[in-house]
Amino acid sequence: MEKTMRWFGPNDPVSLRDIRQAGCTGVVTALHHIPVGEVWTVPEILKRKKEIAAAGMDWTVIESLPVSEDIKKQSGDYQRHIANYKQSLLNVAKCGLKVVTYNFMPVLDWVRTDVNYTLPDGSKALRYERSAFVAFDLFMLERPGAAQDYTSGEIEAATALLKHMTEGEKATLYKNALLGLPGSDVPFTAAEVLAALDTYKGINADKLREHLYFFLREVAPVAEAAGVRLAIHPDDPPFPVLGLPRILSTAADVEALLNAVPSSANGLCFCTGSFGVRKDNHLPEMVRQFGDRIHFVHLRNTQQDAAGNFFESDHLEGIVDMYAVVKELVLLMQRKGHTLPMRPDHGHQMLDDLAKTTYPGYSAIGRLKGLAELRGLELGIAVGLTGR
Ligand code: DNO
Repeated sequence: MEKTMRWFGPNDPVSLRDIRQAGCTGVVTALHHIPVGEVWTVPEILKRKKEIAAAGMDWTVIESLPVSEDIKKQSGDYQRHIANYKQSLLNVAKCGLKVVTYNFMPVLDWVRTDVNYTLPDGSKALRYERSAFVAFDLFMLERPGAAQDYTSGEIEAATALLKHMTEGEKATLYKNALLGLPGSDVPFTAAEVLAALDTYKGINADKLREHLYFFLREVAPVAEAAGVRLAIHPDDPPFPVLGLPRILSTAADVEALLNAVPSSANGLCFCTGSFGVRKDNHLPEMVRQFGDRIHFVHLRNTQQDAAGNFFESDHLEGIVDMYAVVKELVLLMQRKGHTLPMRPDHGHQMLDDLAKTTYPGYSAIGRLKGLAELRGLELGIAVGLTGR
């Protein structure tokens, strides 16, 4: 696979040089300064591409060309946003970029309750603690109707947890739970969050799925003609949150999506960390089933307990059988005669990372460690399969 890492642009404390030294030949990034819904122009794309080339790498994957909330809801400006999306796809194709990642998750891009979960060796990971999230939803956000989404056991556990939290811990939980809200450097008030959730009233999973298929029927032909592959990111985590509809959590969801819009440009970002949280997702089987439409790979692992808590574990250890997944990916690439771009998704904060503030999950050394392990795993599998 082509080794890449995500870079958040010139303000990222992890530099392009760090990424190059970690062993990457490609970078995954986006034009974060362009407002969602507006066109990515050729000069802006080329400027970023040149910056990356000057550091000795390619801009391999766009992550993300974001889909506006209006498109997800088919409200307001959605038609103009879809036209702009098509134009952006044409522009990225003109600049030689081939893979575009996006997601169709309402409001929140990802959800965790702790971004500094300390492991026994002192390194730090991202964690989702079920009771903490339930406590946030019920008692901090006070989302109307939230209690219906949880069992009485979950509500009791959340109540007990909250009782022992200090004010500081509560404030941290509130902030962490909303980190996946784009633009969340500014603290959102509960009222603002509830208002955003409210805009999805009347949009259930079926409706959201219809909107996704509509969007893809519009943009996939443009992408296909321009030689661009679209890679949708699955729900993270892969279950409903805050009463919002979720439509890309399971193998059945993926199958329905790929069948609904059969264009080869309508593909998947295969994120093992997201899909892997559900026990009913069999990841190696999913690679076999959807291989032709996997355009980008995120490799990450989690450890879980019976209460539904999970944390991001070392890349090779956890619920995802990384050996089996990478083996299927190697077989897929051999069968298709091409290389897939992959990135180690997230990494622990460790060693010198601990003294730095990076985007949650996007430390330099932790990701370097994950990448080094994964590339060794892939090489061992490839040589084992075909010899030298
Ligand atoms: C989190 C990432 C997501 C992902 C988007 C793709 O670390 O995996 O933010 O980039 O969902 O659109």
